Amino acid sequence: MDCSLRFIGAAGVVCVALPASAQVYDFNTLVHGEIITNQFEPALSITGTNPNRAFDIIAGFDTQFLGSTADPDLQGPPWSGGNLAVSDDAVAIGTALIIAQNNRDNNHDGILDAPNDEGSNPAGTIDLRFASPVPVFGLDIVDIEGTMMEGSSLDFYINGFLLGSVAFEEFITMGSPYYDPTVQFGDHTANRIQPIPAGNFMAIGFDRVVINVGGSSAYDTFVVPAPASGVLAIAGAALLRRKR
Ligand SMILES: [Ca+2]
Ligand SMILES: [Ca+2]
Ligand SMILES: [Ca+2]
Ligand SMILES: [Ca+2]
Repeated sequence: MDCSLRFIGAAGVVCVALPASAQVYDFNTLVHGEIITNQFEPALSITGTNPNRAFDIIAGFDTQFLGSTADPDLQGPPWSGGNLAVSDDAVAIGTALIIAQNNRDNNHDGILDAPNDEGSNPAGTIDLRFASPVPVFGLDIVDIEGTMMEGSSLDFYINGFLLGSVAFEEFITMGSPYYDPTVQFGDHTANRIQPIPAGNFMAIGFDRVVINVGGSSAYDTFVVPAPASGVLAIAGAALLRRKR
């Protein structure tokens, strides 16, 4: 591994290679129901777990599918709320990721015949592994509400070490460092979560992010831009200060 930077965390001295260029994963190349295998590898590997079923399937769900689907709550715009719902300027996000509730694929083409998101609580996990550590991670969250939202969180890792977790509840809790007054969770909502910097965990990047999915919902628009040199300089200066 190219050791672009080292930092000292609870895991000891950690060496990370930095991504060469910006990347946003919008999953709009997936068709409605397409089962995730290796479509985004090697840069991003996506797996998942569904403790409610005998299978673990992550699939695309086209939020702009023209026609009826197994879950209209995942279809928009228009959305019923959230910061992507703003009436005159609603954001269309196309295909998003779900933990699949059924594995029906009668014609064996790798595309679920009636994709639906897992409705049990908790629904499982969506596990993202980045070949090169990413300095920030942002995402869109569709249709999560109540206790399902309360049971949801993001886990951030580097080199197998759990740096920390952020509960979805923190996005709507005043006083939390992740509070965003524009976020409104609820049925048939869509929200864009501002990128969370690895620097918040005194790390220079994440190589794994696990979405702990409390209940039926969908995920999209993973924002993982390369750091600006200024950001690196600040991180480096902070590291030097700590070392002294
Ligand atoms: Ca999308
Ligand atoms: Ca099929
Ligand atoms: Ca559903
Ligand atoms: Ca719903």
